Amino acid sequence: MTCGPMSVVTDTPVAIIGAGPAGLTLAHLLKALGIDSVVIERRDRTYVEQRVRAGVLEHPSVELFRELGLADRLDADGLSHRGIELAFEGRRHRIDFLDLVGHSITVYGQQEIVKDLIAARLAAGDPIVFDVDGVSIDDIDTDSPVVSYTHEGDRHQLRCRIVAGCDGFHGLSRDHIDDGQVFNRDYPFAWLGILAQAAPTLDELIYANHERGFALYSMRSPTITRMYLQVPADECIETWSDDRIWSELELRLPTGDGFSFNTGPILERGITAMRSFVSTPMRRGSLAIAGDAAHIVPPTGAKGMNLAIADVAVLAEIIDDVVTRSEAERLDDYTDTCLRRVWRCQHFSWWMTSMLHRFDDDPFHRQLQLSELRLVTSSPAAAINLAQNYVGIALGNSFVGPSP
Ligand code: RFL
Ligand code: PHB
Repeated sequence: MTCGPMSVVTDTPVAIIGAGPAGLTLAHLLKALGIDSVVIERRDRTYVEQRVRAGVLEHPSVELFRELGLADRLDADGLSHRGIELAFEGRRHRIDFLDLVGHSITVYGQQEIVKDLIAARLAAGDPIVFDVDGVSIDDIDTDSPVVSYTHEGDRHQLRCRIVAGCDGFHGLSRDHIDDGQVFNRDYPFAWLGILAQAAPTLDELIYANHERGFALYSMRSPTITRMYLQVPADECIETWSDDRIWSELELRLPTGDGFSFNTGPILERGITAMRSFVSTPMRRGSLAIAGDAAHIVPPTGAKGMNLAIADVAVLAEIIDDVVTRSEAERLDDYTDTCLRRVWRCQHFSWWMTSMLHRFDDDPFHRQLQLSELRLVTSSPAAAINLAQNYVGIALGNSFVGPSP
């Protein structure tokens, strides 16, 4: 028999794979419950901290970071928005969340949250191992699963009670859950997103339904604007010069309605596919998956990061019961509890996407969209529906129905 190189073995209650919003938030929630964990991440710290992604934090997500004492910079630099604007037929219409449901949302870049969570964890002396390779998960169907990985040439093993697969849509954790069911819908378009050195001219987002396609006006700070354009699913970014991007935004945003925006150097650009995806169950044995590893929503409802945070809020409490009180059966509740919120957010994201994008040239569909937009912007009942979904359902207590 030949022996491989020796592994460095570490015992920890929880091994967390992935240092995105899900993995990092889970590590902090567990710490607050007195439970140690080790986070491993495939990428280096700079890459993880600079990946430009989400921008909108729901009210319950902000509250959670405040409760964890992790919101100093978020409270100082986050932009509190009391509503959004919906634009169609050349005009803007406000949906005032604060008036309608008593809460606002906060615009704060995902990479800023990630920076804050990493800094706080490292400052407390808790481990995040960046740049890992060759990750594998074994013994999932036992009470002592093992996560193995290579770091700086050495092989390591984390012997734990629970493995949290927070490794995003392209991670490996989901593949360990066999016998499951996948729900998937691809949309026939994508989003071209830009980050520009240009001061925002409005303190709310504009979601624009235009005959040429959807556009979104957003921001990151008093000097940085973030904007998106609907483009064909197979679009090539090279065909979009700076001039073409700015003039298309000019056409699609309601600039005849007293609104104008600043242009400036484009700092970052990229194309994101649009998909609705749910993989169930979200757990097998001692492995639970959370966030994008388990589900994807199209970004129109600004739900992805918030759902990742909601999953791990559920998971942290269950892990506490399993690790601290030996109540292993609590893991059985994980999938159903999470999926209630997941499907509510799936529906909301699909609905926003359907209402705002150009799907085809079917005039019937277009009239339905316009009718829906007129309803949402004139009926308080319809506006409240949008507002309560957008600002977010309270964690653990919601109109998604009672937990099973
Ligand atoms: P992430 O952020 O993808 O993190 C997963 C981490 O796991 C690492 N990883 C591994 N680590 C170790 N071993 C392996 N084998 C690994 N494989 C992968 C990865 O390197 C990564 O660091 O998933 P998480 O934590 O579930 O968070 C999900 C969110 O990132 C995502 O849902 C949001 O970005 C979605 N999203 C939005 N969400 C919102 O709530 N509000 C928004 O306004 C919003 N806008 C957006 C978005 C996503 C976008 N893109 C680019 C997809 C706008 C865009 C354009
Ligand atoms: C963003 O600012 O990146 C953003 C805002 C709202 C969305 C999606 C993305 O629905």
